[in-house]
Amino acid sequence: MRRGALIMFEGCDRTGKSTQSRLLYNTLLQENHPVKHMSFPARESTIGQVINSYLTNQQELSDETIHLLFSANRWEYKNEMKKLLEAGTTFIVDRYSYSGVAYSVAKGLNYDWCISMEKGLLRPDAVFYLNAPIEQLQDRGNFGDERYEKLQFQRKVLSVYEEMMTKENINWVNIDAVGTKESIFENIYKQAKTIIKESVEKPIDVIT
Ligand code: T5A
Repeated sequence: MRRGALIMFEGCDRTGKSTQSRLLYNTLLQENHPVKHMSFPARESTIGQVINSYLTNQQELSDETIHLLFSANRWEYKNEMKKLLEAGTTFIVDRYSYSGVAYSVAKGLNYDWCISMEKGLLRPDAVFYLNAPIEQLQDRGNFGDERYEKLQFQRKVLSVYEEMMTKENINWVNIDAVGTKESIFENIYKQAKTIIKESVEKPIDVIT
């Protein structure tokens, strides 16, 4: 059985992760590729509902508590994701462990403590990191609605992502997220096809 690929999208708020991950998912689906789309936080689970009430400012939690809940939300889905990957399904995932680290470290939590919760979760075959100047993102739809969508904070998040790219030895694919949705997707699609082809030969690994 050829396994599926695990492809993630990361980046600051409003960089177009949902748009691009959905485009990739829909295109692969049309090509009859076995594929599933997931977004983290997965707001439909019980833990996800607590996260949602925090993000929409309906509930206050300490920075450590919300960090652990974001991580627990990924652990909830690990076994199911692994089983489907082994059975040949490719996963297109909108945010994962690297969002967990970027946002919590930007708030002042310790980097090593934050990443330690992620060890043992599935290791991505590639992370498309969508990169754009923060100032340009605030003009995009609904910026400012949720807790973290503040200019100063997003700048900190961006700098933690840059730090992670030097520290975390994974397949980061830097994507210029300025331009039309179509031109950005053209670049992502070409690279995703290669990643999917190459992943089938590799064992499913975990974050160490
Ligand atoms: N978080 C998340 C943590 O703190 N820890 C964690 O462990 C995790 C997993 C919610 C928050 O939670 C934090 C990070 C977040 O602050 P979310 O549900 O992914 O995470 O947040 P959303 O609000 O759903 O998504 P984002 O704000 O990150 O936006 P996207 O997905 O990057 O952007 P998208 O595609 O929705 O597009 C935004 C707008 O821009 C337009 C779109 O049409 C849309 O209006 N747009 C473009 N406009 C111009 N040019 C382009 N190329 C465009 N592409 C999209």
